[in-house]
Amino acid sequence: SIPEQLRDTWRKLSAAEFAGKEDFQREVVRHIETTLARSLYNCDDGAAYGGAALAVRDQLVIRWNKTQQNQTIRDQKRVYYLSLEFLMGRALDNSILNLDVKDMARDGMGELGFRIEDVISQEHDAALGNGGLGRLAACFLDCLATLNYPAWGYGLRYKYGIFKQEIVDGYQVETPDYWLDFNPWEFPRHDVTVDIMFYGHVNQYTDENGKVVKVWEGGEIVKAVAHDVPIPGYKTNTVNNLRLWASQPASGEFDFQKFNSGDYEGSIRDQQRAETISAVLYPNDNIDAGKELRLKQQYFWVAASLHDIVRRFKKTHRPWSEFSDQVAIQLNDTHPTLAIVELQRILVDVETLHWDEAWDIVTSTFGYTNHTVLPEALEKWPVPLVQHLLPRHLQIIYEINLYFLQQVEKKFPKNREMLRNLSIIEESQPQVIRMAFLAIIGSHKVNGVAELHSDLIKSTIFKDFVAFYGPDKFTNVTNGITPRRWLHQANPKLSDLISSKLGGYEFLKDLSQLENLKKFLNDKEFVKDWMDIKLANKVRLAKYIKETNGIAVNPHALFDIQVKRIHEYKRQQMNIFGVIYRYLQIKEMSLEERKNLVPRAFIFGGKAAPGYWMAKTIIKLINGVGDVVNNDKDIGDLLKVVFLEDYNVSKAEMIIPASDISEHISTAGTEASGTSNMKFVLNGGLIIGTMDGANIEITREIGEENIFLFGNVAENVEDLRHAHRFGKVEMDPKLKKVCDTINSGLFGDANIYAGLLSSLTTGCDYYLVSDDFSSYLTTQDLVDEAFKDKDGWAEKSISSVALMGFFSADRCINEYADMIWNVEPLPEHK
Ligand code: H53
Repeated sequence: SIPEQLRDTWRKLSAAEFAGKEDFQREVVRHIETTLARSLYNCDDGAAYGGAALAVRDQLVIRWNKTQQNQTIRDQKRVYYLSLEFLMGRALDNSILNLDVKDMARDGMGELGFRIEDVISQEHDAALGNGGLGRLAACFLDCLATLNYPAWGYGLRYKYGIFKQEIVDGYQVETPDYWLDFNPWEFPRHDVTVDIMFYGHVNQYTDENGKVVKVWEGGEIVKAVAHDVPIPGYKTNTVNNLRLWASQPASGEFDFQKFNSGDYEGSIRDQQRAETISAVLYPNDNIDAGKELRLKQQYFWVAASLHDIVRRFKKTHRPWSEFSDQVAIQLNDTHPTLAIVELQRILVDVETLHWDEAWDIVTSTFGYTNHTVLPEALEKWPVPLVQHLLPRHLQIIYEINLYFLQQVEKKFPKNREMLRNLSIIEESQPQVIRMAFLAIIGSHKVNGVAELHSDLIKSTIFKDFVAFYGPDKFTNVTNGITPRRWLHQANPKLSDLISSKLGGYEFLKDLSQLENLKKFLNDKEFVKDWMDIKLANKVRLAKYIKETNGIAVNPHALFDIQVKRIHEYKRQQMNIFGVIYRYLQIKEMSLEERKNLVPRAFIFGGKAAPGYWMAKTIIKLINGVGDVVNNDKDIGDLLKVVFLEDYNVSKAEMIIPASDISEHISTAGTEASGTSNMKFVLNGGLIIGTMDGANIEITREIGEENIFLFGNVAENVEDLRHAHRFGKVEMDPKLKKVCDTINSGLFGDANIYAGLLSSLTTGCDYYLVSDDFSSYLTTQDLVDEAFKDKDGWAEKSISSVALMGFFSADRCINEYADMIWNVEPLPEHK
């Protein structure tokens, strides 16, 4: 640090915040001319983006430094959010909005010759996530900063984010997403590194006090290098930190000995091996592929993060007993569960605490969020793999399990079934470690992400844990979304209209204020403005569709959107089957009958995991149907089917505000929460959905009259599946008609779709498409009827938005802070 007597000089010269537009422009030009070495003669939109991003970034950094200093000085309890995924999307627009300098940036760039929208759209999405889980983490970071909580995110700095999706001949084709060509939002900290060990063996020594000490040694070392990303809050000086770890070889760039002896390839092999760890995001959402490299990623990331957290704690010279007064760690799903084992290892093996004392610290530090009940998504690592990769950790897991099962035995004496049900180790061939069980045992609170989901985990997958711990260890925090990105940024016109009625943008920090919109339900001008904005957003999307897909969509048609990961449980297949049925019906209608129809555009988007064959077949079918329907002159505007390529966060920001209706139609009990349902309703779209996940609470908040619900409820799902297994279900005749049409080859070779169709019959229709199909179609007819009543539709739209306050992720973060983390916001620095 700088000596006291020199600090005044230093302070006089410190980087300053913008006083106005000219300051901003000066910095943009300076960065373009110096940092980027361009000039006014060769500055394109890309360079303008670079200049603007660097100028805005400087403003973030000033506040970021002060925030971190302030947090260190105040020394309050901090939250650490461990997530393998942070689906951030673009940062420039978000930073400008959170700093509240949008007008200045628009005018400033305008005078320099650039449209701010064009500049913003130059940015490559930061796509370090798959879907809902990763985007939730990104929303939470925004809220933590906005609410001034001292909080850090910890993740991996993947060189390749989620793949880019192209549609070729109707099929998904994946290409790599190299996003780091120009990324001004990260700061590599080559001085902040951690050595991480893999493999090796455990040795046992007796120390001078006669105590047996276990030492893990002799393994392979990889270096973790910190890359920090500033996370600004909305209209606050707080800028929190997201720390992403990149893997590098532990010693130097490559092996010089090998290089000098002529083994050029061998010399870089180790480097590449090390770098592979953080090279690529696994592209699975809600599917556990169980690959060794994935386990390496998990350990690499949690070990580096914990080392960092412990190092920060040790600087305060507090006793270990105060660790959990200073540190709360939230596990986003089971992916970071090894953190529990790693902290126990650090405390026992390195810091030489007694097992029980260490274990108390561990369990009072961690909280675990469960995001799924799908069996294929629950992580289970084979014991032999863990033994090989992390031998000491396996011993610790066994020990945790042993002590835990002793407690179980005490509570349920001689109950072998209970022991088997609760054991971390599943007695399969080979044995596997049930990561969710380890996460529960090592945490003080476990939460689900919507009421139904939190109830379901208690009554199904974690039932026996409730019997053992009692119900209090389990709680619910219903998911939310940040209104800054999902209203203000995605739909600026609607945000402006709302602010004009509510007297400013305060609602963006207190979303319950939206309730005051109800007063304007009869204000004709307001209602017109509201619907005009919806139309403008639809026109924008229609234009995009024309440009990218070449399909002309009438902006006055009912826009029916389903954008999310492609998964059988989310039932895009049911949607497209419904489209086929609608098509067949229209074909049978007279011209007179057709006059009564509401034109509809079905818009799909979403990625399939590269190895998920059935999901890929669904994409192919959607495109196959689109080819037929969109080129059928006899159908015209009445029906269009669009598949939007490469759905991602920035596209979501354009698509979501353009919906009239969106589809959230998962089999009841399968979608833990869903968060896009909230985004659509907040943007004035209505939804058609099942009684699943957060749809249920959305209904409670906005009222049954404002949502189109259909289908079986979760309680019936088991019985229905049972009936299918015993061949007791006749296929719905309408669905049968759809299947026959697909089989006729109308949408391309029927063989392509054989597996998809047989999943409904020989596959026992696990996702209950045939059970819900008829009520789905009936409800879609109700949607058409409702859409004809323009005033009624507008009323539903506005009153729904008015009642969406509950779904602000600010509410979630306050609930986590209160119920789980026990942390307080920090007064914002000056
Ligand atoms: O997490 C979202 C939920 C959604 C759920 C999703 C999710 C993933 O995206 C990936 C893995 C996983 O276990 C869960 O499917 O329902 O809204 C955020 O909680």
